[in-house]
Amino acid sequence: MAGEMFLYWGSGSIPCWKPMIVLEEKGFGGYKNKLVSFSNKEHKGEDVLKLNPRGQVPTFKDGDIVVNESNAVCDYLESSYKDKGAQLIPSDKAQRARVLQRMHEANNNMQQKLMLDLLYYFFQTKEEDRKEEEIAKKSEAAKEEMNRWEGYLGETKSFLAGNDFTMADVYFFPYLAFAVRMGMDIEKYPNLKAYYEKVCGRPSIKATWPPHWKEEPPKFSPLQGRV
Ligand SMILES: N[C@@H](CCC(=O)N[C@@H](CS)C(=O)NCC(=O)O)C(=O)O
Repeated sequence: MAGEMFLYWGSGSIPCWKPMIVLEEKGFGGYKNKLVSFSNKEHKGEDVLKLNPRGQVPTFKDGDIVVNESNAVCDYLESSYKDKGAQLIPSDKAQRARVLQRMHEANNNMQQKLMLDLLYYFFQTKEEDRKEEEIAKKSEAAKEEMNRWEGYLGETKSFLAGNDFTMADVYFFPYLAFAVRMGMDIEKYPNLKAYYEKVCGRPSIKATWPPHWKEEPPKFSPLQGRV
């Protein structure tokens, strides 16, 4: 049985978005939560640090059980509540292999090539210090990565690992949505575009869409004309 759940989260945080989607998909919507303000350093507050000494979000509790680290929360929810709501990791061995592969592939490659290599370069390098040559190389790698996922969707013509929404989609979609917000030209990727529109229509995605994205346009669009 589930205990009382509590999630500390931040708006627009990819690590937070993943377990939030899982909570909705598994039918735990309405759980207690606190949206932390990064600018007020609420993620370094005593209440968070008590549960997560790293002072990061997501920080999650299920009754007395504390689980931090986004992927651990997703895995915990799926394995502890397998039969509740949507099954996000299939029982069938071959299908499970496909889902696990795509989950970890998204986690490793999208995080590295899109976020750490490319977007963080923009976030952390002053405009006057940015080198066009570096940006072109990093953008090319991100574009190649997007094309890989475009190809996977060309095979499934549906969700990432087949006809059902799975944990592979939970791990991948927030990166795609972030890329779109940062100016990715999704029109250039017809399969990703159809996928993006379909997933955006899911109740779990609508319920967890980053609140500040609804209110504020992005401050800049570094991917525009590049990815
Ligand atoms: N590996 C962690 C990363 C979590 C993380 O970096 N969260 C960010 C928000 S996106 C955070 O809390 N940053 C504040 C900090 O590190 O001080 C996970 O996947 O949960």
